Amino acid sequence: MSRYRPPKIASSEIMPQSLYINRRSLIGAAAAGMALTVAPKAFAAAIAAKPSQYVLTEKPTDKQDVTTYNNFYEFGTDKIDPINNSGAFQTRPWTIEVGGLVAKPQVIDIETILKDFPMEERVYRMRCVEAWSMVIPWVGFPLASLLDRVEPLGSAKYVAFETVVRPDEMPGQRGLFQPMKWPYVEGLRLDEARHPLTILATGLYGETLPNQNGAPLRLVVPWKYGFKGIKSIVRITLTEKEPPASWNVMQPSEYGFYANVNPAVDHPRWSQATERRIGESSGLFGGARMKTLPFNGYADEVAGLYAGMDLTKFY
Ligand SMILES: Nc1nc2c(c(=O)[nH]1)N[C@H]1C(S)=C(S)[C@@H](COP(=O)(O)O)O[C@H]1N2
Ligand SMILES: [Mo]
Repeated sequence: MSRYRPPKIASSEIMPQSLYINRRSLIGAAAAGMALTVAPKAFAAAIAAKPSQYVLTEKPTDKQDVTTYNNFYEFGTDKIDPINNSGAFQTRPWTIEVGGLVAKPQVIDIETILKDFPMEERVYRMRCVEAWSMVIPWVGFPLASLLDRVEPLGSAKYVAFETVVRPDEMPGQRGLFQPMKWPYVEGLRLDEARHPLTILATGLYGETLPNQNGAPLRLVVPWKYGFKGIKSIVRITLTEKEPPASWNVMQPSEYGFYANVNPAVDHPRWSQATERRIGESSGLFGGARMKTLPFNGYADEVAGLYAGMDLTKFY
């Protein structure tokens, strides 16, 4: 089995090497030389989804790019590592433990989720904090529907999320050099979690979610930087206090807990004013960047959640 090679991402579209190495430098440019395990599964099952009102008119990024240019450090820190190293990752059986400050804590099987929650197509922009972006046709359902099922208590103010820890199947979680502390964790305020734009995705492009994109279930919060979209979730916990979020904990001056896409607030080491839309022609030296929109273009829907916040500041 030969190692997968990306067919069509021009070098001009890849994050400038200096920035990329810089983001990794804080974690010690760890996982160099991680070995290929098993080639990715070739076929994904179709997944039924009804259309929704949340479908962008912008052209979706090619499926090839969406599924080969990934951040999923459990499988390695290079964009191509997740597809190359996630072939042996087992996403069945799979359960998600939903608990904490709820009236009805439960362990829910992924098959139950697929059966009980009607899946919708959501075409969203995705803006990585590294200043590249995509338009992704997700299949998923509102996180609010799952929260309703467990009945959050009045004392619940936040929702905490946790990714699976499986060093045997995730080469980024084993060996001498570990890029981060595991599990990868994230969190949202309860009102953000309940917002109709916030979904749990089980698929993309009308098919079951590929391993490298966070199978079998991942979070998608389209107005926030991509790192909030935690993958391969095994635990969801309602809490009273703000839960830890991996990037925020690792480097709080660079990655906020809120992490709302904000062109007015630069990353300390690069501008957030513009972005490179992966797959779109970008001219010489990766030029022709697009302007980044406040809240990633979802300000009309979500700005009200942050009425008291000074949007020129970093959160
Ligand atoms: N568990 C886990 N979730 C994760 C990450 C990760 O490394 N581990 N990377 C995040 C980052 S930085 C981004 S940009 C998105 C990328 O999602 P995609 O590969 O499906 O485009 O996943 C996020 N979720
Ligand atoms: Mo990201």
